[in-house]
Amino acid sequence: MPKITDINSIQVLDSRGTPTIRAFLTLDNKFTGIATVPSGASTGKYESVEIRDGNKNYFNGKGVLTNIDIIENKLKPQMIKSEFESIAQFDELLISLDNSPNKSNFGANTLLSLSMSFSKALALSENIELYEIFDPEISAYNIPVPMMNILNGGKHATLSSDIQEYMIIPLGFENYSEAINCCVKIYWTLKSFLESKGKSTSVGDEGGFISPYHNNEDPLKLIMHCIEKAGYLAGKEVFIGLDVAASELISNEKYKISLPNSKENYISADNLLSFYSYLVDNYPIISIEDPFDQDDWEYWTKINNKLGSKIQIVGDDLLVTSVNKIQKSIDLNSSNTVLIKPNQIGTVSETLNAINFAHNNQLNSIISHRSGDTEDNFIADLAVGTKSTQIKSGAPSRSERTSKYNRITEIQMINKNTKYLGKNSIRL
Ligand code: 2PG
Ligand code: MG
Repeated sequence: MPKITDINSIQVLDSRGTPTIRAFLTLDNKFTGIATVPSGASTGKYESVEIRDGNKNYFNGKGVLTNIDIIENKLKPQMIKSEFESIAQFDELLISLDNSPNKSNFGANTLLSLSMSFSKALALSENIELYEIFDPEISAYNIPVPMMNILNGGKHATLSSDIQEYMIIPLGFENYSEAINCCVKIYWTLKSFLESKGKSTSVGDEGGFISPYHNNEDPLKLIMHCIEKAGYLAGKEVFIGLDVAASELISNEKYKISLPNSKENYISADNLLSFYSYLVDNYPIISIEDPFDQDDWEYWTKINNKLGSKIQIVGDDLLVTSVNKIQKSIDLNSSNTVLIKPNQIGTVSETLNAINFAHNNQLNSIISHRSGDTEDNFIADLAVGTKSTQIKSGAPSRSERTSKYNRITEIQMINKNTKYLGKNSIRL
Protein backbone atom coordinates (compact mmCIF):
# COMPACT_ATOMS: atom_id res chain seq x y z
CA MET A 1 0.00 0.00 0.00
CA PRO A 2 1.40 3.39 -0.95
CA LYS A 3 2.27 5.85 1.78
CA ILE A 4 1.87 9.61 1.44
CA THR A 5 5.25 11.29 1.66
CA ASP A 6 4.42 14.89 0.80
CA ILE A 7 1.51 17.27 0.24
CA ASN A 8 1.82 20.79 -1.16
CA SER A 9 -0.67 23.30 -2.43
CA ILE A 10 -0.66 26.65 -4.17
CA GLN A 11 -3.14 29.34 -5.11
CA VAL A 12 -3.75 29.53 -8.88
CA LEU A 13 -6.44 31.20 -11.02
CA ASP A 14 -9.56 29.68 -12.54
CA SER A 15 -11.11 30.73 -15.88
CA ARG A 16 -12.72 33.81 -14.31
CA GLY A 17 -9.46 34.94 -12.70
CA THR A 18 -10.74 33.82 -9.32
CA PRO A 19 -8.22 32.12 -7.03
CA THR A 20 -8.50 28.38 -6.55
CA ILE A 21 -6.44 25.57 -5.03
CA ARG A 22 -3.97 23.33 -6.82
CA ALA A 23 -2.77 20.41 -4.70
CA PHE A 24 0.26 18.14 -5.18
CA LEU A 25 0.17 14.83 -3.37
CA THR A 26 3.21 12.53 -3.49
CA LEU A 27 3.37 8.83 -2.63
CA ASP A 28 6.41 6.91 -1.43
CA ASN A 29 6.86 5.45 -4.89
CA LYS A 30 7.48 9.07 -5.98
CA PHE A 31 4.30 9.46 -8.02
CA THR A 32 2.62 12.84 -7.59
CA GLY A 33 -1.05 13.52 -8.32
CA ILE A 34 -1.79 17.16 -9.21
CA ALA A 35 -5.33 18.51 -9.15
CA THR A 36 -7.05 21.90 -9.38
CA VAL A 37 -10.62 22.52 -8.20
CA PRO A 38 -13.33 24.40 -10.13
CA SER A 39 -15.95 26.78 -8.74
CA GLY A 40 -19.57 27.60 -9.62
CA ALA A 41 -21.50 30.87 -10.02
CA SER A 42 -25.07 29.57 -9.95
CA THR A 43 -24.36 27.46 -6.90
CA GLY A 44 -27.11 25.44 -5.26
CA LYS A 45 -28.16 26.32 -1.72
CA TYR A 46 -27.49 22.76 -0.52
CA GLU A 47 -24.02 22.33 -1.98
CA SER A 48 -21.14 21.59 0.36
CA VAL A 49 -19.49 24.80 1.42
CA GLU A 50 -16.55 26.35 -0.40
CA ILE A 51 -14.39 28.44 1.93
CA ARG A 52 -12.27 31.46 1.03
CA ASP A 53 -10.15 34.03 2.88
CA GLY A 54 -12.79 36.77 3.05
CA ASN A 55 -10.12 39.49 3.12
CA LYS A 56 -11.66 42.22 0.95
CA ASN A 57 -8.26 43.76 0.20
CA TYR A 58 -6.98 40.59 -1.39
CA PHE A 59 -8.77 39.26 -4.50
CA ASN A 60 -11.99 40.82 -3.14
CA GLY A 61 -12.12 38.23 -0.39
CA LYS A 62 -11.82 35.32 -2.84
CA GLY A 63 -8.27 34.26 -2.00
CA VAL A 64 -7.64 30.67 -0.86
CA LEU A 65 -4.59 31.17 1.35
CA THR A 66 -6.69 30.00 4.31
CA ASN A 67 -7.29 26.71 2.51
CA ILE A 68 -3.57 26.33 1.80
CA ASP A 69 -2.87 26.95 5.45
CA ILE A 70 -5.44 24.28 6.42
CA ILE A 71 -3.79 21.79 4.09
CA GLU A 72 -0.33 22.56 5.43
CA ASN A 73 -1.09 22.72 9.13
CA LYS A 74 -4.24 20.72 9.78
CA LEU A 75 -4.51 18.04 7.10
CA LYS A 76 -0.98 17.24 5.99
CA PRO A 77 0.29 16.32 9.49
CA GLN A 78 -2.55 13.77 9.80
CA MET A 79 -1.84 12.24 6.42
CA ILE A 80 1.86 12.18 6.02
CA LYS A 81 3.36 8.69 6.37
CA SER A 82 -0.14 7.17 6.41
CA GLU A 83 -1.13 4.36 4.08
CA PHE A 84 -4.44 4.32 2.23
CA GLU A 85 -5.56 1.44 0.14
CA SER A 86 -8.42 3.18 -1.64
CA ILE A 87 -9.85 6.60 -2.48
CA ALA A 88 -12.73 5.80 -0.11
CA GLN A 89 -10.36 5.21 2.79
CA PHE A 90 -8.46 8.42 2.09
CA ASP A 91 -11.70 10.41 1.84
CA GLU A 92 -13.02 8.95 5.09
CA LEU A 93 -10.12 10.55 6.89
CA LEU A 94 -10.74 13.90 5.16
CA ILE A 95 -14.42 13.78 6.10
CA SER A 96 -13.73 12.86 9.70
CA LEU A 97 -11.09 15.57 10.11
CA ASP A 98 -13.47 18.19 8.72
CA ASN A 99 -16.20 16.80 10.97
CA SER A 100 -19.08 18.96 9.70
CA PRO A 101 -22.20 17.95 7.74
CA ASN A 102 -21.37 20.25 4.80
CA LYS A 103 -17.54 20.49 4.79
CA SER A 104 -17.77 23.98 6.26
CA ASN A 105 -14.81 23.59 8.62
CA PHE A 106 -12.08 22.98 6.06
CA GLY A 107 -14.05 23.72 2.87
CA ALA A 108 -15.26 21.38 0.14
CA ASN A 109 -12.76 23.05 -2.21
CA THR A 110 -9.88 22.20 0.16
CA LEU A 111 -10.93 18.59 0.64
CA LEU A 112 -11.63 18.02 -3.04
CA SER A 113 -8.19 19.25 -4.09
CA LEU A 114 -6.67 16.49 -1.93
CA SER A 115 -9.18 13.83 -2.87
CA MET A 116 -8.63 14.44 -6.59
CA SER A 117 -4.85 14.57 -6.29
CA PHE A 118 -4.83 11.35 -4.25
CA SER A 119 -6.97 9.65 -6.95
CA LYS A 120 -4.50 10.77 -9.61
CA ALA A 121 -1.47 9.66 -7.59
CA LEU A 122 -3.05 6.26 -6.98
CA ALA A 123 -3.78 5.75 -10.68
CA LEU A 124 -0.19 6.68 -11.52
CA SER A 125 1.23 4.35 -8.92
CA GLU A 126 -0.94 1.48 -10.16
CA ASN A 127 0.21 2.28 -13.69
CA ILE A 128 -3.34 2.67 -14.97
CA GLU A 129 -5.19 5.53 -16.59
CA LEU A 130 -7.18 7.77 -14.25
CA TYR A 131 -10.49 6.60 -15.73
CA GLU A 132 -9.65 3.04 -14.69
CA ILE A 133 -9.33 3.87 -11.01
CA PHE A 134 -12.97 4.62 -10.29
CA ASP A 135 -14.56 1.20 -10.77
CA PRO A 136 -12.37 -1.90 -11.07
CA GLU A 137 -15.41 -3.95 -12.17
CA ILE A 138 -15.76 -2.11 -15.49
CA SER A 139 -13.92 -3.72 -18.39
CA ALA A 140 -15.59 -2.15 -21.47
CA TYR A 141 -15.84 1.64 -21.47
CA ASN A 142 -18.16 3.96 -23.38
CA ILE A 143 -17.58 7.42 -24.76
CA PRO A 144 -20.15 9.84 -23.33
CA VAL A 145 -22.11 12.31 -25.43
CA PRO A 146 -20.97 15.93 -25.11
CA MET A 147 -23.53 18.58 -24.21
CA MET A 148 -22.13 21.82 -25.61
CA ASN A 149 -23.39 25.09 -24.25
CA ILE A 150 -23.27 27.43 -27.28
CA LEU A 151 -25.43 30.31 -25.98
CA ASN A 152 -24.72 31.55 -22.45
CA GLY A 153 -27.16 33.49 -20.30
CA GLY A 154 -28.27 33.85 -16.69
CA LYS A 155 -25.44 34.29 -14.22
CA HIS A 156 -22.84 33.33 -16.84
CA ALA A 157 -23.36 36.31 -19.17
CA THR A 158 -24.58 39.88 -18.81
CA LEU A 159 -27.28 41.35 -21.07
CA SER A 160 -28.33 37.90 -22.25
CA SER A 161 -31.21 35.45 -21.84
CA ASP A 162 -32.69 34.46 -18.47
CA ILE A 163 -32.09 30.80 -19.32
CA GLN A 164 -28.48 30.03 -18.39
CA GLU A 165 -27.51 27.45 -21.02
CA TYR A 166 -28.62 26.48 -24.52
CA MET A 167 -26.80 23.25 -25.37
CA ILE A 168 -26.47 21.20 -28.53
CA ILE A 169 -26.36 17.42 -28.08
CA PRO A 170 -24.98 15.36 -30.99
CA LEU A 171 -26.79 12.07 -30.41
CA GLY A 172 -27.13 10.87 -34.00
CA PHE A 173 -23.52 10.01 -34.80
CA GLU A 174 -21.58 6.79 -34.94
CA ASN A 175 -18.42 8.21 -33.44
CA TYR A 176 -17.19 10.92 -31.12
CA SER A 177 -15.06 12.73 -33.66
CA GLU A 178 -18.04 13.26 -36.00
CA ALA A 179 -20.06 14.44 -33.02
CA ILE A 180 -17.39 17.01 -32.13
CA ASN A 181 -17.10 18.11 -35.75
CA CYS A 182 -20.86 18.70 -35.80
CA CYS A 183 -20.80 20.82 -32.64
CA VAL A 184 -17.87 22.92 -33.84
CA LYS A 185 -19.51 23.54 -37.23
CA ILE A 186 -22.71 24.69 -35.57
CA TYR A 187 -20.73 26.91 -33.16
CA TRP A 188 -18.83 28.51 -36.07
CA THR A 189 -22.06 28.96 -38.05
CA LEU A 190 -23.56 30.72 -35.05
CA LYS A 191 -20.55 33.01 -34.88
CA SER A 192 -20.83 33.89 -38.59
CA PHE A 193 -24.55 34.52 -38.20
CA LEU A 194 -23.99 36.93 -35.32
CA GLU A 195 -21.22 38.72 -37.27
CA SER A 196 -23.42 39.00 -40.35
CA LYS A 197 -26.15 40.69 -38.31
CA GLY A 198 -23.70 43.11 -36.70
CA LYS A 199 -24.20 41.46 -33.31
CA SER A 200 -21.56 40.91 -30.69
CA THR A 201 -19.66 37.63 -30.67
CA SER A 202 -18.63 38.04 -27.04
CA VAL A 203 -18.73 34.83 -25.07
CA GLY A 204 -19.95 34.09 -21.56
CA ASP A 205 -18.26 32.14 -18.79
CA GLU A 206 -18.63 28.78 -20.53
CA GLY A 207 -17.44 29.86 -23.99
CA GLY A 208 -20.90 30.11 -25.59
CA PHE A 209 -21.99 33.34 -27.26
CA ILE A 210 -24.12 35.86 -25.44
CA SER A 211 -27.69 35.58 -26.69
CA PRO A 212 -28.66 38.69 -28.65
CA TYR A 213 -32.32 38.26 -27.69
CA HIS A 214 -34.21 39.40 -24.66
CA ASN A 215 -36.79 36.63 -24.72
CA ASN A 216 -35.97 33.00 -24.09
CA GLU A 217 -37.49 31.32 -27.16
CA ASP A 218 -35.66 33.20 -29.94
CA PRO A 219 -32.30 31.59 -29.04
CA LEU A 220 -33.90 28.25 -29.94
CA LYS A 221 -34.96 29.56 -33.34
CA LEU A 222 -31.42 30.81 -33.87
CA ILE A 223 -29.92 27.45 -32.94
CA MET A 224 -32.36 25.63 -35.26
CA HIS A 225 -31.32 27.94 -38.08
CA CYS A 226 -27.61 27.32 -37.42
CA ILE A 227 -28.02 23.54 -37.18
CA GLU A 228 -29.64 23.55 -40.61
CA LYS A 229 -27.19 26.05 -42.09
CA ALA A 230 -24.28 23.91 -40.86
CA GLY A 231 -25.80 21.00 -42.81
CA TYR A 232 -27.21 18.90 -39.96
CA LEU A 233 -30.63 17.50 -39.15
CA ALA A 234 -32.17 18.84 -35.95
CA GLY A 235 -34.07 16.15 -34.08
CA LYS A 236 -32.18 13.38 -35.87
CA GLU A 237 -28.48 14.12 -35.60
CA VAL A 238 -28.48 17.02 -33.17
CA PHE A 239 -30.80 17.73 -30.25
CA ILE A 240 -31.10 20.63 -27.85
CA GLY A 241 -30.73 20.82 -24.07
CA LEU A 242 -31.47 23.67 -21.67
CA ASP A 243 -30.14 24.50 -18.25
CA VAL A 244 -32.62 27.00 -16.90
CA ALA A 245 -30.86 27.29 -13.50
CA ALA A 246 -34.27 28.33 -12.18
CA SER A 247 -33.09 28.68 -8.57
CA GLU A 248 -31.47 31.92 -9.78
CA LEU A 249 -34.75 33.20 -11.24
CA ILE A 250 -37.25 32.73 -8.41
CA SER A 251 -38.60 35.65 -6.40
CA ASN A 252 -41.81 35.60 -4.34
CA GLU A 253 -42.77 32.24 -5.87
CA LYS A 254 -42.56 33.64 -9.39
CA TYR A 255 -39.88 33.09 -11.99
CA LYS A 256 -38.15 35.95 -13.80
CA ILE A 257 -38.24 34.78 -17.36
CA SER A 258 -39.23 36.78 -20.44
CA LEU A 259 -41.49 34.96 -22.86
CA PRO A 260 -42.11 35.93 -26.47
CA ASN A 261 -45.08 38.29 -26.93
CA SER A 262 -45.40 38.91 -23.22
CA LYS A 263 -44.76 42.05 -21.24
CA GLU A 264 -44.69 40.19 -17.93
CA ASN A 265 -41.22 39.63 -16.54
CA TYR A 266 -42.26 37.33 -13.70
CA ILE A 267 -44.42 34.26 -14.34
CA SER A 268 -46.00 31.59 -12.16
CA ALA A 269 -44.69 28.03 -11.91
CA ASP A 270 -47.82 26.89 -13.79
CA ASN A 271 -47.09 29.23 -16.69
CA LEU A 272 -43.46 28.17 -16.69
CA LEU A 273 -44.51 24.54 -16.92
CA SER A 274 -46.77 25.40 -19.88
CA PHE A 275 -43.87 27.23 -21.53
CA TYR A 276 -41.66 24.12 -21.20
CA SER A 277 -44.40 21.91 -22.70
CA TYR A 278 -44.73 24.33 -25.59
CA LEU A 279 -40.95 24.32 -26.16
CA VAL A 280 -40.72 20.52 -26.03
CA ASP A 281 -43.60 20.26 -28.54
CA ASN A 282 -41.96 22.70 -30.94
CA TYR A 283 -38.21 22.09 -30.72
CA PRO A 284 -36.03 18.95 -30.57
CA ILE A 285 -35.37 19.46 -26.86
CA ILE A 286 -34.21 16.29 -25.17
CA SER A 287 -33.06 17.61 -21.81
CA ILE A 288 -34.08 20.34 -19.34
CA GLU A 289 -31.90 20.93 -16.28
CA ASP A 290 -33.10 22.79 -13.18
CA PRO A 291 -36.50 23.77 -14.64
CA PHE A 292 -37.72 24.86 -11.18
CA ASP A 293 -36.21 26.15 -7.95
CA GLN A 294 -34.21 23.77 -5.73
CA ASP A 295 -37.02 23.83 -3.10
CA ASP A 296 -39.94 23.64 -5.53
CA TRP A 297 -40.29 19.83 -5.30
CA GLU A 298 -43.97 20.03 -6.20
CA TYR A 299 -43.30 21.44 -9.66
CA TRP A 300 -40.33 19.17 -10.24
CA THR A 301 -42.68 16.23 -9.76
CA LYS A 302 -45.25 17.88 -12.03
CA ILE A 303 -42.77 18.39 -14.85
CA ASN A 304 -41.31 14.92 -14.46
CA ASN A 305 -44.80 13.42 -14.65
CA LYS A 306 -45.70 15.54 -17.64
CA LEU A 307 -42.50 15.48 -19.71
CA GLY A 308 -40.24 12.89 -18.06
CA SER A 309 -41.17 10.13 -20.49
CA LYS A 310 -40.07 12.29 -23.45
CA ILE A 311 -37.04 14.20 -22.20
CA GLN A 312 -34.40 14.20 -19.47
CA ILE A 313 -35.42 16.17 -16.38
CA VAL A 314 -32.01 16.87 -14.89
CA GLY A 315 -31.43 17.68 -11.22
CA ASP A 316 -28.45 19.93 -10.53
CA ASP A 317 -29.19 22.42 -7.72
CA LEU A 318 -32.02 20.07 -6.72
CA LEU A 319 -29.75 17.07 -6.12
CA VAL A 320 -26.29 18.60 -5.47
CA THR A 321 -24.53 15.23 -6.03
CA SER A 322 -26.04 13.98 -2.77
CA VAL A 323 -27.32 10.44 -2.21
CA ASN A 324 -29.94 11.75 0.23
CA LYS A 325 -31.32 14.25 -2.26
CA ILE A 326 -31.33 11.64 -5.04
CA GLN A 327 -33.27 9.31 -2.73
CA LYS A 328 -35.80 12.08 -2.08
CA SER A 329 -36.14 12.69 -5.81
CA ILE A 330 -36.77 8.97 -6.38
CA ASP A 331 -39.42 8.94 -3.64
CA LEU A 332 -41.17 11.98 -5.11
CA ASN A 333 -40.50 11.08 -8.76
CA SER A 334 -39.04 14.55 -9.30
CA SER A 335 -36.33 13.98 -11.90
CA ASN A 336 -35.03 11.23 -14.16
CA THR A 337 -31.38 12.26 -14.59
CA VAL A 338 -28.71 13.34 -12.11
CA LEU A 339 -26.14 16.07 -12.77
CA ILE A 340 -22.84 15.30 -11.05
CA LYS A 341 -20.31 17.89 -9.88
CA PRO A 342 -17.58 16.67 -7.51
CA ASN A 343 -17.27 20.02 -5.73
CA GLN A 344 -20.96 20.00 -4.80
CA ILE A 345 -20.20 17.19 -2.36
CA GLY A 346 -16.47 17.67 -1.76
CA THR A 347 -14.78 14.29 -2.19
CA VAL A 348 -14.26 11.86 -5.06
CA SER A 349 -15.65 8.84 -3.22
CA GLU A 350 -18.87 10.61 -2.26
CA THR A 351 -19.18 11.65 -5.91
CA LEU A 352 -18.78 8.00 -6.91
CA ASN A 353 -21.41 7.01 -4.33
CA ALA A 354 -23.89 9.47 -5.86
CA ILE A 355 -23.21 8.19 -9.38
CA ASN A 356 -23.54 4.53 -8.34
CA PHE A 357 -26.67 5.24 -6.36
CA ALA A 358 -28.21 6.95 -9.40
CA HIS A 359 -27.23 4.10 -11.73
CA ASN A 360 -28.51 1.44 -9.34
CA ASN A 361 -31.85 3.25 -9.40
CA GLN A 362 -32.04 3.42 -13.19
CA LEU A 363 -31.16 7.10 -13.35
CA ASN A 364 -28.59 8.34 -15.85
CA SER A 365 -25.79 10.63 -14.75
CA ILE A 366 -24.28 13.62 -16.55
CA ILE A 367 -20.82 14.69 -15.40
CA SER A 368 -20.46 18.47 -15.32
CA HIS A 369 -17.80 21.18 -15.20
CA ARG A 370 -18.32 24.43 -13.25
CA SER A 371 -18.62 27.88 -14.80
CA GLY A 372 -15.32 28.80 -13.15
CA ASP A 373 -13.16 25.93 -14.36
CA THR A 374 -9.51 25.18 -15.02
CA GLU A 375 -7.20 23.20 -17.28
CA ASP A 376 -7.73 20.15 -15.04
CA ASN A 377 -9.57 17.52 -17.05
CA PHE A 378 -10.41 15.15 -14.18
CA ILE A 379 -14.12 15.07 -15.05
CA ALA A 380 -13.46 13.59 -18.51
CA ASP A 381 -11.94 10.51 -16.87
CA LEU A 382 -14.70 10.51 -14.29
CA ALA A 383 -17.35 10.43 -17.04
CA VAL A 384 -15.70 7.56 -18.94
CA GLY A 385 -14.66 5.67 -15.81
CA THR A 386 -18.13 5.59 -14.28
CA LYS A 387 -20.01 4.86 -17.49
CA SER A 388 -21.85 8.14 -17.24
CA THR A 389 -23.71 8.73 -20.45
CA GLN A 390 -23.11 12.44 -21.01
CA ILE A 391 -20.58 15.14 -20.20
CA LYS A 392 -21.31 18.84 -19.98
CA SER A 393 -18.25 21.04 -20.41
CA GLY A 394 -19.40 24.21 -22.15
CA ALA A 395 -18.74 25.35 -25.70
CA PRO A 396 -16.13 23.92 -28.09
CA SER A 397 -14.00 26.97 -27.29
CA ARG A 398 -11.64 28.13 -24.52
CA SER A 399 -9.15 25.65 -23.15
CA GLU A 400 -10.72 25.07 -19.75
CA ARG A 401 -13.78 23.77 -21.68
CA THR A 402 -12.07 21.93 -24.53
CA SER A 403 -9.52 20.23 -22.22
CA LYS A 404 -12.30 17.86 -21.12
CA TYR A 405 -13.50 17.11 -24.65
CA ASN A 406 -9.88 16.67 -25.77
CA ARG A 407 -9.06 14.26 -22.96
CA ILE A 408 -11.91 12.06 -24.17
CA THR A 409 -10.33 12.01 -27.63
CA GLU A 410 -7.09 10.98 -25.93
CA ILE A 411 -8.84 8.18 -24.02
CA GLN A 412 -10.17 6.89 -27.34
CA MET A 413 -6.62 6.77 -28.65
CA ILE A 414 -5.39 4.91 -25.56
CA ASN A 415 -8.30 2.47 -25.44
CA LYS A 416 -9.36 1.23 -28.85
CA ASN A 417 -12.36 -0.68 -27.49
CA THR A 418 -14.45 2.31 -26.45
CA LYS A 419 -17.72 3.01 -28.19
CA TYR A 420 -19.45 6.37 -28.66
CA LEU A 421 -22.82 6.10 -26.96
CA GLY A 422 -24.80 8.35 -29.31
CA LYS A 423 -28.55 7.76 -29.00
CA ASN A 424 -28.00 5.04 -26.39
CA SER A 425 -26.97 7.73 -23.93
CA ILE A 426 -30.55 8.77 -23.32
CA ARG A 427 -32.58 6.39 -21.18
CA LEU A 428 -36.27 7.31 -21.64
C1 2PG B 1 -24.57 24.59 -13.90
C2 2PG B 1 -23.13 25.01 -13.82
C3 2PG B 1 -22.27 24.51 -14.93
P1 2PG B 1 -22.25 26.84 -12.22
O1 2PG B 1 -25.47 25.33 -13.42
O2 2PG B 1 -24.88 23.50 -14.34
O3 2PG B 1 -22.75 24.74 -16.21
O4 2PG B 1 -22.97 26.37 -13.60
O5 2PG B 1 -20.94 26.17 -12.19
O6 2PG B 1 -22.18 28.33 -12.32
O7 2PG B 1 -23.14 26.38 -11.12
MG1 MG C 1 -26.99 23.60 -13.80
